[in-house]
Amino acid sequence: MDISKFKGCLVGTAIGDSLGANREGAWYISEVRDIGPRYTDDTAMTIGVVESLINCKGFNVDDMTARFIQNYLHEPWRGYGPGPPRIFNMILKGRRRWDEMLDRKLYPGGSFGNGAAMRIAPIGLFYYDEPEKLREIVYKASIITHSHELAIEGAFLQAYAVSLAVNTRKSTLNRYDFLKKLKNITNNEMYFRKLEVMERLLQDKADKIDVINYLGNGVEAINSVPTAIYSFLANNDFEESVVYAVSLGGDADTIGAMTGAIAGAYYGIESIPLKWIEKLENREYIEYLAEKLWELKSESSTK
Ligand code: RVK
Ligand code: MG
Ligand code: MG
Repeated sequence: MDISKFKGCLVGTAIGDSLGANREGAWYISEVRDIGPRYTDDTAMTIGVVESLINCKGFNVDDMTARFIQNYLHEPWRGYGPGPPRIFNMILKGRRRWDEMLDRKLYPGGSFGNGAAMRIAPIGLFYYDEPEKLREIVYKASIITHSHELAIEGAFLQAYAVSLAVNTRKSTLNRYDFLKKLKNITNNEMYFRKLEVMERLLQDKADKIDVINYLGNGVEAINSVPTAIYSFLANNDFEESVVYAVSLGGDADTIGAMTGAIAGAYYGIESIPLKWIEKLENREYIEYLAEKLWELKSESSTK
């Protein structure tokens, strides 16, 4: 297990997010190659997930919830989706708990937004060698704010894609194999169908309009997780993957962040352009967290 992949994944998340930050909501296709000065809630919540894993030496849902709330109160201006802050306030004011599926008070059947998937990468890293455990932990980490099946399955597929990327040695990626593994593990028909469409889009070297039409670029997990996985698979290095993801517009910071997580976990930190790393907000802390997570994983693997 390679420390460069852990760093690449977390730094990659923050860079994809910062690259897409100014394009969130854009409805036209256009390339950006300069990252913005700030990352958004996607990275802020990803940081919360890593901090909690490190602090508890593994997953602890009470600690993770507390950290989400603490980080939100510290930086409420990061651009959170409408649901999570309201859930945090419900917990703060009403002494309610994460396991009440509070998102169901806001959305019928719970939130199917991509807010669980956008923050899940560190869990894909930490449980990269335990797919069954990965599913269970993703479920618990998601329902704090997202309990709709499509949000949870999206988070799981994103985490699983990160774990596959960690497990795949650079230059040995077989794109159709990667898709096959995702198809084999999902138990949701809608995601399965999108994964099948992705195979065809890859074969046809589809243009971006078709990618947006078939996979989506929206804030819903089903319309952004497959797009992020596709952005990774349809390109040949880190830079092109995230530039491609963000160019699709829509929920650009989040699709950028999720693509950056997978691409960073596959290509490693040294493949991320220095011009971006140097400009990244809070870069030292993000790298420090990646190192600590890697150390913790190495210790627990050798026990
Ligand atoms: C601002 C109908 C539903 C729904 C349901 C829609 C940040 C709503 C990040 C809602 C990400 C949106 C993003 C987001 C992450 C969800 N019925 N509509 N059952 N469930 N929606 O509030 O954390 O950017 O339109 O849970 O998933 O960069 O507004 O937030 O782009 O999905 O927010 O769902 O958002 P939320 P989130
Ligand atoms: Mg955001
Ligand atoms: Mg977003």
